[in-house]
Amino acid sequence: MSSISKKYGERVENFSNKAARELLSLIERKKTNLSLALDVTTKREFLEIADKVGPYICLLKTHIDILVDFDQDLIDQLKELRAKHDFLIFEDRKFADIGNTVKYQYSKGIYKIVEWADITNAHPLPGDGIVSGLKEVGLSLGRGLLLLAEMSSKGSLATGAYTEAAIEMARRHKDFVIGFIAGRKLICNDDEDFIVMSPGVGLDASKDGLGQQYKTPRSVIFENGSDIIIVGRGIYGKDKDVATEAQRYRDAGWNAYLERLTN
Ligand code: S5P
Repeated sequence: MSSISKKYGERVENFSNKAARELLSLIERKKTNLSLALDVTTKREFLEIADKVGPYICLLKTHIDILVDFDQDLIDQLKELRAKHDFLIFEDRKFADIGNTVKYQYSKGIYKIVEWADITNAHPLPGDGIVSGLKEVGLSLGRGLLLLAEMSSKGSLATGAYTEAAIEMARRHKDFVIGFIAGRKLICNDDEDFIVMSPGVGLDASKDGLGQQYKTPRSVIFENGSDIIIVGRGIYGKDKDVATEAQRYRDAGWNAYLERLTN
């Protein structure tokens, strides 16, 4: 049976990677396929929203380098929230350099991403070395990697042969590459499974002023067969009650998945 008609929990056995197995089990038990893209720039806002939205998400997606007052205490508090609310952490670092460089960017510097992020992502652009470099530091810690096979922004060059090459790269590193950033399920074979996460999801807007393009949770999960919706400003935009919006997206994403299972 293709993963498209399987429950999240039934797919755990398709993966050897610890982060992938934990994520699929968590989605099944918490009944949410919502990931929050927490793109705010102060520690206070970051922790406040993470605490309010935590109960409704499977994955908290960070851009750790946009925080103006980043410190180690932020990471300590983030880890506490991870345990309190039962979610995993995805640092959306979009690595894009040669293997030797990304290895250091992943494990050293101020952020030491590999120490606290269950999942991170990379552009396949530089070739297989980028995956090998990240894998050298991440795999033994149980981390997982997503490849950016497509992008949600207008005019993205990640299409066609590039997307196909990203799939081939993932297949060569199945122990560490757990899936893709893409707008749709990319592989429908019965005998291979990758987790697809889709950004560019919104219920109220169709675009922003900077090239972002939005689809609905139903279109992404039910029609396109993706696994996880990534939502940012739709949840914490101006005048929004973050917990109410998070529940709205959680319900939309989960109902679209249930609809997919029964069709
Ligand atoms: O193709 C992409 C890939 C990513 S990871 N398009 C995206 O928008 N993203 C990220 O998803 C982006 O960096 C941002 O953190 C989030 C979308 O945020 P929103 O506020 O537009 O929902």
